[in-house]
Amino acid sequence: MTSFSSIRSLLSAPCPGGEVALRGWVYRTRSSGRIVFAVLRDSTGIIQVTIKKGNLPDDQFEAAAAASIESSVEVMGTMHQDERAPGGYEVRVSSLRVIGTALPFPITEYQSEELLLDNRHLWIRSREQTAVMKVKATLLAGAREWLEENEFVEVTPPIFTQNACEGGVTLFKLRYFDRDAFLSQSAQMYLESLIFSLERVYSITPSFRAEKSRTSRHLTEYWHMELEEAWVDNEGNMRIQEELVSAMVAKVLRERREELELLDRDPRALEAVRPPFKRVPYSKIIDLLREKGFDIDFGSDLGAAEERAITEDERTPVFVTDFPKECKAFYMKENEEDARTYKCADLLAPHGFGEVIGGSERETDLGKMLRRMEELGIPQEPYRWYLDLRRFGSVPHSGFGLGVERIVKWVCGLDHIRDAIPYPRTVARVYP
Ligand code: NSS
Repeated sequence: MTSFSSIRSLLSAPCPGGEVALRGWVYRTRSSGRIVFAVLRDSTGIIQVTIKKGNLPDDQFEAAAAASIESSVEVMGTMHQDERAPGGYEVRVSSLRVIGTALPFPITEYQSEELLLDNRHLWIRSREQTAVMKVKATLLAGAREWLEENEFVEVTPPIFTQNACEGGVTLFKLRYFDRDAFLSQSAQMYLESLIFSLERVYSITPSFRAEKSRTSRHLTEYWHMELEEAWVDNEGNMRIQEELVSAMVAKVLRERREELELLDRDPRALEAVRPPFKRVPYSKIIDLLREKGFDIDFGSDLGAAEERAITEDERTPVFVTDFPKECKAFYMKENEEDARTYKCADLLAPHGFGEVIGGSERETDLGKMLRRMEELGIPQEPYRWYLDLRRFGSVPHSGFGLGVERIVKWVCGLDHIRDAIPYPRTVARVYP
């Protein structure tokens, strides 16, 4: 059986004159009669292959000359140095087999965003998309390593739910047999129930938000990494966030330099990401925004424009703490010093990227929580089980939710969140 080498391994330890076998897809091709120059790609990189009439059986040469972009091929040949080839080496082909021919590829160099989205199943083969997916996988791996080291237990909360964790406005409602249910916006409440046995838990699940607005940072389905920690207050919660995010970024800097370069992302923009991150209370942020000319009052939530203004000159992420209650959800713990605000923090990524995490200490006082729910007109019935958590051995606890695609957007320096996920779901799109 032939053993095939990856393109990365061929280029990282090339042996000139050596026999090699590789397989992949035709990335580029041009022919000048008796010679075909093709560039092949596999999951690890690209390499030039030169196919010269006479060096391989004629039928194989004809097949190579006819092989269109994105056809899959198996190739054997020898390695030769060539300054002009990507990676400095090429393979001179002695045999070639087309495995799957490709129809004319619908994506060429300059295409509208709509056409690329309609052909997402093909566009995800692009080198940029491939690089983003690798960075994303490394961010997740970095998070899991850190979580493991810090004794967090991964749990698997439900997606069908009857709770509106983040309020009713963005819920996806569905028929669940003879009842109504929702797709989960957040695993938080279920994670809160799990700290009573496991103390430190996390989950990575899809979350769903019926976001009607078209923005460059909202998806209707996104991946949500959520942590919940017993015996931890809001300050401790921020310490966990800054360490976790720094560990994720550090792993990308160690392992994904090539991908960052391909994405034109300067790694120096990420090297400063180390704990501790700055903490600025919301009230100070309002002063700062007013100085910058924003017409904003205490009580208004921060939108993309405000977050951009807050972070455009920052080199590291910033926590905005102590939001007024009207901006946030009912489960947060009230501040003792200022009952207008909650013990909470959003983490904003630097250079204008904005919110990547929302978190808080949780209210443990049943009376306070019930009063807050009443003020907001939230029915108790669907939350009976959640309220029970305050009745059976409640402890101080905190947690947060990290938007995986938001982090990917920032770390990769993407303009739009849709490029942080292979199949973006937005108000305008559920196909393919
Ligand atoms: O609404 S959050 O701010 N907070 C929660 O859902 C908490 N219940 C999480 C928790 O404490 N366990 O959302 C958390 C993060 C937010 O900071 C964003 O990074 C991301 O989830 N997020 C989104 N990403 C992409 N698209 C949309 N629509 C979106 N909404 C939130």
